Amino acid sequence: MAGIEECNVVENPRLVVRKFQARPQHEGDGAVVRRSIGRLEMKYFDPFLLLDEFSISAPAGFPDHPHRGFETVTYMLQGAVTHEDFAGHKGTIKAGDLQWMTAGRGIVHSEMPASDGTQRGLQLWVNLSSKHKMIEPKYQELQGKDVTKASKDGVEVRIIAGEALGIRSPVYTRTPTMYLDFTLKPKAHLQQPIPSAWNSFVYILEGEGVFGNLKSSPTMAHHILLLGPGDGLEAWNNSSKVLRFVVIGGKPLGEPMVQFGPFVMNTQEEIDQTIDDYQYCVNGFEKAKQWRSTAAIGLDF
Ligand code: FJE
Ligand code: FE
Repeated sequence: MAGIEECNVVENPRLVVRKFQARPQHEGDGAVVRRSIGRLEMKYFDPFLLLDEFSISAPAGFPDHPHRGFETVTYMLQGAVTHEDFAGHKGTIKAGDLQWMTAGRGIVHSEMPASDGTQRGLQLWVNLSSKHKMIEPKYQELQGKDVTKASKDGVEVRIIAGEALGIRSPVYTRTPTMYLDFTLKPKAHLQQPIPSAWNSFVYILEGEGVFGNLKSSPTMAHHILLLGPGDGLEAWNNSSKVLRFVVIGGKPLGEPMVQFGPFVMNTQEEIDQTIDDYQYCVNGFEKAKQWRSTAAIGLDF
């Protein structure tokens, strides 16, 4: 008995075209990351450069390092991370909190554990188009209590960016991006529209779920699923435990991309220029001259 509320919001569900397990690897200074996008087999999923599910316990972390040409999105799952940049901007990102940092022409900062125990989170790198790579840096920060939330029929969603269940996040995405954190109770089913021209993927945080096609086999935590063409995602929790995953999508830039660690530009010449700018503390890196984070002072590295 299909009621009028039974309308399908997704007509052409996207199917899973690639599936990877993100195994733990070492990064930064003693940190452990499960990298899905950004590893050799999947260097770039336009506009996404990297997705790390990171785990750090003091004294491990990500001490003073630069960024140019893209955005970093840090979303905490457990514990807290203290960040501090060369312009004096600092703070603590706690579980549930979000930091959307547009590095633009240049940021130098540290990202270190803020408390005892294990700090867990996701860090996503979103590329910027050539006309935005050299903009002034900008932060958008939201506490967990202020992250937009919605729920319906056993589906709960935290809307980091974009829209779900008719509700929009206030976060501005210079590269059009959606970022949704879903929790599905047992038996729950989800239909989530995703603009057809966008690249999109699912990363599973907890439990196991069926994605794309009800007949496909379930996928477990720490796997990434790249989605093929279509106008949205269908997902089912056919297990007896909660299922938590993020859905991330973005409009491809369609530009050449050259990456050298934390510098992402369009050409090798621009990368060479960036290495010079950073070395000589010019063109956005002025404040890097003699700056060290308080986290680094006394460590003497
Ligand atoms: C890094 C350049 C970097 N994954 N997950 C080179 F920018 C980084 C880096 C991070 C990072 C930071 C956080 Cl808080 C979470 C991350 C990479 O800072 F590790 C290398 N090797
Ligand atoms: Fe960083």
